[in-house]
Amino acid sequence: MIDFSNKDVAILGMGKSGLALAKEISERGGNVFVSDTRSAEELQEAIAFLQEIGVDFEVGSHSDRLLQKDMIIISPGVSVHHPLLEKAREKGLKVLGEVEVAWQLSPVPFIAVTGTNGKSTTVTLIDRMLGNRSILAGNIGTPLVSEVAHAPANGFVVAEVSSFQLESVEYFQPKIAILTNVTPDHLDRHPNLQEYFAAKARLFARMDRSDLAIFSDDDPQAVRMRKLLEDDNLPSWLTGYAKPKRDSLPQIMTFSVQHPVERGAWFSDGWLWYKNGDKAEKAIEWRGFAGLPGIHNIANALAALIVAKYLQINNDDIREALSVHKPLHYRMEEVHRLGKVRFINDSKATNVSSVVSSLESFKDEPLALIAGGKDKGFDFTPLGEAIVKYCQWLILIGEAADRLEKTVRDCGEVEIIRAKSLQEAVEIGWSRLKDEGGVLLLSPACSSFDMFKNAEERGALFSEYARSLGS
Ligand code: UMA
Ligand code: ADP
Repeated sequence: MIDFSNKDVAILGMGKSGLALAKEISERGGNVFVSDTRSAEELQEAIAFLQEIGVDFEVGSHSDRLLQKDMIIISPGVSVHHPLLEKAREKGLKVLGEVEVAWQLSPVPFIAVTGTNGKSTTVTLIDRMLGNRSILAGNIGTPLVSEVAHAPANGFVVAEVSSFQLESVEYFQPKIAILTNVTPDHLDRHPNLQEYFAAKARLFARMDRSDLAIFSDDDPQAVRMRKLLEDDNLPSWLTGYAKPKRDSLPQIMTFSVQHPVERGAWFSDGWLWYKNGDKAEKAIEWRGFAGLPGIHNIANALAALIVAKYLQINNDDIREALSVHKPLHYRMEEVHRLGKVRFINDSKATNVSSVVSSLESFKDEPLALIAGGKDKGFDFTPLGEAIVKYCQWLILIGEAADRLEKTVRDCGEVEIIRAKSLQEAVEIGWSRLKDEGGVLLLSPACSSFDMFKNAEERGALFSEYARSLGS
């Protein structure tokens, strides 16, 4: 466990993670110094918090003062490639991330989930299946470092971990880890897809025979990751971090919505099956759980089911968790119904593959899609193909509108309409759907920062505009 007493610790970032780290480490006797590139005006609340807990800070830039400390701990939003961190590592300073610190401080093991899509849904299902044996935190919204101390004795921390967070782990060794899928995303942060993949690979780098690694058997990149792990050849290590050593590989299970697997879980004949040994068990009947629409949610349920069965949770508790699950905010969430029109809020779908899976869920209904936003540089072709196949109308907003329109037109025929604002987009969608009925879906395939503070604000406004059309 890291000992912070009397250590000079620099923390980068004054968001949720930086503030949680500052509190936790100063309470453990560290001399904390926090640094953020934003201005004092933008950071008023954070500054007030740091002053209240008596922690020193700087704002406006990351200065060389950081290089005088004993170690540097970074928030997920800070890239390990930041020039100051390159310098720090050259000087021999330790640079660690929030997840590494939380894991080292945790009295109980981690169940960690990563992947481009499905992380939040999967961790929520696992946490619910484990009942009072777990706490839930991480990328889903609460820094792990402030939560691990509250985990029940003999229980688990269920952690959603992003590629941003995995870049800066060193000894992190979850007891159980899941990779849902890897498709292009976050190329505004990672230099290329290889590095994005390598960041995800770090989840498995230290696991050994006492641990369980779980992979989708349907997603090609998850299959690739599993094979690299089986060959003990993960491309997971970054310069400046200790090379992992292990004398054994973790146990491996897989899941598939398409075919039975050797060890793990699959979907067949309307049932979720589980197999860990010679005999397959028909575990849970898939009754179209209302909060888990679409094939992709069967995949998420299968991943969670493996964890629960492995930890000997009974089928009644697993079924109950699936039954009570409600779509998380802004993820395929039905936020309004007016006449025969349903308004679905999928503001959190910020990459191509998540939107494709959402569109597939509505293949039998008239569908108007609102998409666009800040361009993350994706190849939109798979999205264009799905739009032409499933949508009657495409309503475009934001900076990426031109590029999206061009790609979709190259893919085939669909009516494309431009909107100047999200409110106008909602009104256009309603005008097209109101007579015959159907689905108005916000599923942008882009980030929100060109027009909104974040995806949550975009989602909240979509719901507000939908409801303002009447009830
Ligand atoms: N900052 C610097 N220097 C830098 C970069 C950022 O000082 O080089 C500062 C910013 O000015 C800002 C602060 O860092 O003041 C923000 O830190 P942060 O971006 O790490 O944000 P937190 O509030 O700590 O939230 C983070 C995660 N944010 C990101 O990964 C961007 C949250 O995930 C997570 O819920 C939270 O920790 C708790 O674990 C959000 C997210 O968008 C939801 N994640 C991405 C996603 O899901 O796609 C990965
Ligand atoms: P994450 O936490 O990884 O962003 P979520 O569970 O919050 O994932 O889902 C975000 C969006 O991604 C959903 O609204 C849905 O459109 C899509 N999605 C969810 N699970 C999957 C999956 N297993 N495969 C592909 N897309 C998915």
